[in-house]
Amino acid sequence: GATRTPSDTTTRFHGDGVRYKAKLIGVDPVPNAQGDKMCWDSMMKLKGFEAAARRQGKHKQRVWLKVSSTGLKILDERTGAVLHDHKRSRISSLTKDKSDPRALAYIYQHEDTHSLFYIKTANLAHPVLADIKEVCQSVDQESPQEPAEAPA
Ligand code: I3P
Repeated sequence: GATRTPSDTTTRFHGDGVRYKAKLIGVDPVPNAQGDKMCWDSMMKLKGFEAAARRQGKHKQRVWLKVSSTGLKILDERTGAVLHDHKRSRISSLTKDKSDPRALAYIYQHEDTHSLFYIKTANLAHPVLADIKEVCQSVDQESPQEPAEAPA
């Protein structure tokens, strides 16, 4: 495709951003903001839980993953309720799943805790990963130090 300019990027992720159909494999508390082995172990643990749930006839929750200039949102597919609202500046790690081209994981930092979100995309994870990377990278360029937010 054509090379995108920074202003195209802004437009693409503006407002609601880009929406992808996905399923939530699971969420796992992890000790650190990043680490390949830590992420992999967490993902494989969640994958084990998923398989066990499947054997009991349970299905993964169907969601929409929205990638926008403010970050990521995970919404319930049916009700549209926002389940998770993740500011891009708090996404500390993004991992492609080497065992599954339709899955990805990221770590979200909240106060002193870190959670790994493991997501199965309806189609290939690659374009979703690229979009998340693009959104999160613009944080580094624009505001290396996140300014404290004044209460409204
Ligand atoms: C389903 C099949 C799908 C899977 C789905 C399974 O099993 O493995 O690929 O969706 O998961 O139920 P079956 O073939 O026995 O019906 P994903 O590929 O999106 O994981 P789900 O039940 O959690 O939606």
